[in-house]
Amino acid sequence: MFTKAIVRIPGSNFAGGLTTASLGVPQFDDVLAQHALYCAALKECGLSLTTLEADLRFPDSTFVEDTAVLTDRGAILTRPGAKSREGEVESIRPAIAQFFPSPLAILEPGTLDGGDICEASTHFFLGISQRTNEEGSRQFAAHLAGLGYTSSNVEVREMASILHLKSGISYIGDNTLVVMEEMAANEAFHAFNLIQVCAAESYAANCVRVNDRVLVAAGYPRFTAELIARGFDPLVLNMSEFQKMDGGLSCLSLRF
Ligand code: CIR
Repeated sequence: MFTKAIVRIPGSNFAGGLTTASLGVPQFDDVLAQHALYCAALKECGLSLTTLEADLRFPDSTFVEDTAVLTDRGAILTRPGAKSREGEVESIRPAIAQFFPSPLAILEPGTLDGGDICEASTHFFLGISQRTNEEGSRQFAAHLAGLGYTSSNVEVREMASILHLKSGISYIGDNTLVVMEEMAANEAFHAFNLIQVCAAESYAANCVRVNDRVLVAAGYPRFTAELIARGFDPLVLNMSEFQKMDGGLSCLSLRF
């Protein structure tokens, strides 16, 4: 069960962040409205929120997930792989320190984005991506081992359609992994019940289990129906403006 989450209000320069998508420019009013509904959804799932002010030094800083990984046994601050995002960790450190006074850290030359870390019970999948390098993953795996968790790497650098590992897989509890089509054959996931997301709906592979609900992006009816058929309870949110900046549901909060 999660009881808390940290979120950050998007800045007015949100559209100046990094993106590879060609879905148009996010409309700031819609960004704020979608973010407000996202926060309301987390509250509906029973979480109490720490809501940080926008930080205009970092246009991507509403994607707080990339700055830290918060586990039941301790926190690990990351070292984001994009230069423009490095300073986001110092920016969020005080908020994390309120709950995790002595977080572990990833150090140079390691880089690691939280979006590449998929916690699946006591095992963690670590994506090696354009943002997370092998050294970052090695340091992270050592921290996890010290906390009593296991981990394994998943190579995603060749998968041009995804930024992070969690753009393509999500663990939603009950031994179930949601996977985009390209990931489904990966041996690493064979011990799990897989829900395969069809190519046309691959953005929906980034979803988030929060207590009794699963947050799901709006506009993906096959996947949403499949979740219901398997006994999950989806909570559907419009993510259009965040998708324009390569962001998904998991990126917008740190849940613990
Ligand atoms: C970036 O490129 O870093 C941001 N525009 C999007 C980050 C999305 N984060 C995530 O998937 N965890």
